Amino acid sequence: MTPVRDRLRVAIQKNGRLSEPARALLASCGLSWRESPDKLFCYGESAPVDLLLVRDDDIPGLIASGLCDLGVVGRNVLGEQMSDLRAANRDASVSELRALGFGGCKLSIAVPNDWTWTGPAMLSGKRLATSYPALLRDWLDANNVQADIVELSGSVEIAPRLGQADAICDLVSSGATLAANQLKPVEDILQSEAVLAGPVRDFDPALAGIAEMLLRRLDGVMKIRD
Ligand code: PRT
Ligand code: ZN
Repeated sequence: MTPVRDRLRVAIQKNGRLSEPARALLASCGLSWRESPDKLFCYGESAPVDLLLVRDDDIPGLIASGLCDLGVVGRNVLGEQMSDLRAANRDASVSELRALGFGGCKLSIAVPNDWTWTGPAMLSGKRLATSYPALLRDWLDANNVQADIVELSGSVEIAPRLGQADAICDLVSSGATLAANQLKPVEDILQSEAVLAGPVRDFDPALAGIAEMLLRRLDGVMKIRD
């Protein structure tokens, strides 16, 4: 069992698109930290709220296991991991508590420019490359499409040119990467942004008050940002 803590631990991305905005948002909630020399842990000075700096993919699992209490992560990452759990008949143990208004992007189906898109049925029997197999599977099932999913951890956009897949399902923000690979977005399967993720279960009593304080401050900051 994880030992009971009396300081709230929030996981944020160490290096990447969400790192700076996540930290800035938490700082605007009146939090400040002292960094450890290895820069993996930040000790909260103005409130008992510490930061753990990690890969974004690890954040839902850290919350599920109770090693962290909250996390800032893309809805795409949280959704993928929770959908994967549900597909294995396990309960989704982490949920979205707040949408945070940055890191916006879409998870979209994209096809070669020369396809004339007539709808999801066009994907029947095709191979789709993605790093989001569970979310793609949900969408294919919802649209009654049988297609093969080719799971790739990166460079998904190049798969059609390499002959590895016929089309892709990937994150898009400006669309420049798709265009550079002669692909066009045809269906959006998820509107994503950074979210505050937290456990479905209640917080330990020792942490509930701190979590409430943080959520209250966050709601105040988000209201002003609107
Ligand atoms: O190291 P770690 O695992 O923590 O980081 P990571 O490489 O997995 O994540 P990172 O930092 O690239 O992205 C973190 C989160 O930012 C994602 O999970 C999304 O929630 C969000 N986000 C917002 C994006 C984008 N916009 C985005 N454009 N994540 C990735 N992209 C990719 C996109 O797929 C394309 O390949 O960026 C490229 C450029 O996009 P275009 O459309 O502007 O060309
Ligand atoms: Zn990642």
